[in-house]
Amino acid sequence: MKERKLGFATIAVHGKKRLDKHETQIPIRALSTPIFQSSTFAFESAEQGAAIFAGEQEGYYYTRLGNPTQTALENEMAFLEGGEAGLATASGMAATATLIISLARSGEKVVASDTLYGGTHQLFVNTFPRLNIEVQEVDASDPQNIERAIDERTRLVFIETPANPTLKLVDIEAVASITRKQGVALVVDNTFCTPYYQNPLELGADYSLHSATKYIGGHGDTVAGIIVGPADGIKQLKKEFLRDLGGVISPFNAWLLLRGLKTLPVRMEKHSENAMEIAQFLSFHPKVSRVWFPWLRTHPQYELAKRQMRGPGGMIAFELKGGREAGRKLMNSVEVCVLAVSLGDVDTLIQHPATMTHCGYTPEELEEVGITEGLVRLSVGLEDVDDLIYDLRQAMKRI
Ligand code: LCS
Repeated sequence: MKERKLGFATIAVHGKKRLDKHETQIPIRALSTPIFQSSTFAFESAEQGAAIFAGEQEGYYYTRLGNPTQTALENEMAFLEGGEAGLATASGMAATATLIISLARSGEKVVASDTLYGGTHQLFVNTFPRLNIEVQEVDASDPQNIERAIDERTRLVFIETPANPTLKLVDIEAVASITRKQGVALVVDNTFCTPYYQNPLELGADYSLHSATKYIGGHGDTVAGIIVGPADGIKQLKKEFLRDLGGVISPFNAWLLLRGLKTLPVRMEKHSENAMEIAQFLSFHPKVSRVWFPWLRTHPQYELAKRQMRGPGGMIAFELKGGREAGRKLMNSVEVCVLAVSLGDVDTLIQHPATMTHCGYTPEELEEVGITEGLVRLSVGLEDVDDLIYDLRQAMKRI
């Protein structure tokens, strides 16, 4: 448009670069992946646009269906999980819901472990039945219970290990040998371990998913999810279900997770080291009746933990002898630990599963899965461990 002097508003909207198609692009070799904060992408020609829409040509065209910052994250997570492809979503719940809806249809069934993040349980018992997808939750610490629950309507098995909040484990390899034999998919929620400590796909699972809100992001500033699995399954998920359900990650959040991944190993090591010391402190505390932490010999599945995981992570559950009242006082007395839900952050977070994250379980269900009134969950952060122990000790004195 050299022949015409464009107006201020036109230049303000389009910028000089876009309008001058001959301008030479200076190669940029940014160390940090750029945030492609763009909802849409210009086609080179009408023909190219049509070819991309027809699926005959690869290319970015609309961020709900793909964005370079998302792709960078998806590729990196797929690599770290040992999977073929990845898909980033707006939240961990979007990852779970989108994946299951893509695998199971109305009239079909999901078999799941019985101890799950409260939101996942609510999705299973409230929302999926409305779509005529039945979910049967079983005690998956014995894989035989999963085998017994699988019938001809079952399309997938969903397990969370370690489970939120009680750190109950499921033997991924044993369950994978059952799902393979039965021809159903195995999905593992790997949020608590991250790929640094556990790789479900290498143990035979078909999909691994995460609430990336937690350790992957790591700083308590992002809500996001990730699914890793076979290339064809992820492609279908992306082309059909994410397109239709729309739970896509934003480029900025994808970038925050890419940044989080850079420090994941050092954070996980420190979370584990701090948590190990705190778990030992709690084990010997006279006001604590029980501690659940995979790296303690008292954990009922200690052998499995050592076989299946390369480290414990920072999650601890413990039961106070004084029950709910003691828990209430403890949580109101901490000064360094923060009374908040979520987990996997640099800050140590403390919360009460029965009345907070797992309030969607009925009292009977809570009892069945061992989420008692006196159970407190601690997500151990990266503070000086002596300060955390000092804080817990002073808070314990007030109960
Ligand atoms: N899976 C696990 C194991 C989780 O702990 C959570 C959230 C989700 C999936 C869902 O992910 P989101 O959509 O929140 O990213 N867990 C939470 C918790 O324990 N407290 O607050 C959220």
